[in-house]
Amino acid sequence: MPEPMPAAFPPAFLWGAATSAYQIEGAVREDGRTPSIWDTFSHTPGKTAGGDTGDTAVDHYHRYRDDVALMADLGLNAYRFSVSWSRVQPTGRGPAVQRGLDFYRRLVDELLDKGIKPALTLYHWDLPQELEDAGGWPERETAYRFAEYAGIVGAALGDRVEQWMTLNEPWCSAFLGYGSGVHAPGRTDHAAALRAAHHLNLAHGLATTALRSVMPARNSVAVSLNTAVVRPLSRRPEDLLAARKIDDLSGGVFHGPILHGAYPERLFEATASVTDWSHVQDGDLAAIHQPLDALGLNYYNPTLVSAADADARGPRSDGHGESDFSPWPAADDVAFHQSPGERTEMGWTVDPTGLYDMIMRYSREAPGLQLFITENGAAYDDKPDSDGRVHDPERVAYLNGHLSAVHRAIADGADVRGYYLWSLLDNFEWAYGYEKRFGGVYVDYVTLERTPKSSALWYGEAARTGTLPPVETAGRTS
Ligand code: IFM
Repeated sequence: MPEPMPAAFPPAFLWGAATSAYQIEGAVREDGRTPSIWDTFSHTPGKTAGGDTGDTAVDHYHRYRDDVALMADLGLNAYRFSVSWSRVQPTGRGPAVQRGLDFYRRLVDELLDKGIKPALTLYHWDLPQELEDAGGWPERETAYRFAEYAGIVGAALGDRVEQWMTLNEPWCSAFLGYGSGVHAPGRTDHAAALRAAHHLNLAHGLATTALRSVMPARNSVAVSLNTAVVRPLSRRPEDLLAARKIDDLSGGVFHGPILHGAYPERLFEATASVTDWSHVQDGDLAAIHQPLDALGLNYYNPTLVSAADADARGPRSDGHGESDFSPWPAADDVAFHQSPGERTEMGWTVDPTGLYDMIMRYSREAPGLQLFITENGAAYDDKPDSDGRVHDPERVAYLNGHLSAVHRAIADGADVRGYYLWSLLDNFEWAYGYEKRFGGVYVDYVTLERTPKSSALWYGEAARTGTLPPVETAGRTS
């Protein structure tokens, strides 16, 4: 029997890696940067594993040239990074700090010089602390401040960055930041979380308009969502209802207004005990519902739910960190279950069919928009061998499975234009500190030396050839 032909991706497919500012940059007090909510949170005792902070992170601020060279050596043709708001606008309002913008200009020029397409995210969770002190995302004013910041960055970099994302995973900002409190700023108030969600939506819409007013029309504007891929435990009507509620609270609450100009009616009913939604003002939905060019999808694992028995209600783990408070407003009647199957170091089940389902769902939900997988990846307990190499066959298998799912979705008609591995480098994994390694590239946290893991070499070969290499050869190439 002849070997099956390896699956070929479209020739223009973007093979990228993703990072975010606070997770990799370090240099938190340099060039005029001021604290963000993550500086404050990580410096608060008990909030992160081992008291870890992003003070140094992986020192990308000083090593960005080496990191870009690493990507070029691997053969990647795209890189998604985020801008630190408080590096550009230290108080979250007013004029920009040129030195902050210059860093991103140098980074982008280095990428372009190496033939790597930059993709810029404006907000990956690091709100300037001064804006949180003024009320943070539950306050409407924060959305206006974000639009101003977007206009500044768009004017500075719009001539050289074509791919723009306003927000990364607003669900985490709203519900982990203000609901369960496992993320900065660590508040536990469901009404505030729902207000935050609306103001993040408004921020997205106003920022999209601001970007369009200062950037060349060829540039693409998107948002990256991490809608849960919800699976009901059974076909019982009450389990289907539970699944729908979590879908609304993770997806509809964002893609409803952003893609369709309306919140799902069911969401208002389901959360009526928490908020009356009077924070939604006339004109907001039109401001949020801006035409987009693309949609970013972040996927790691599916979410399995059922109706909760009345006697089993209360806080429980849904894979989003340890807290006595649930991130999910008005969802005491929903029980979360561990999906069956192999798990990563985060305890997240490996299930590439979830990525396929997510892509196909948004192909229907957002017809005409280009889709990008803006994050996908896995944490494993990677360690260098005695020869100094880092072999991570589980991550190779994870990537192979998920990229195969992307390929299948494209074959089935989905317009997926690119994939960004989360993450380029091991980095600060928020409340988990440096305990969880998501990188394709291993970082020695003492020397900060970078070593591509076998998964990065495998992924680089995929990028260079446009096909998925056999998994059993992973790591033998270098
Ligand atoms: O590290 C995070 C990233 O910042 C946002 N999406 C999920 C990743 C893994 O938890």
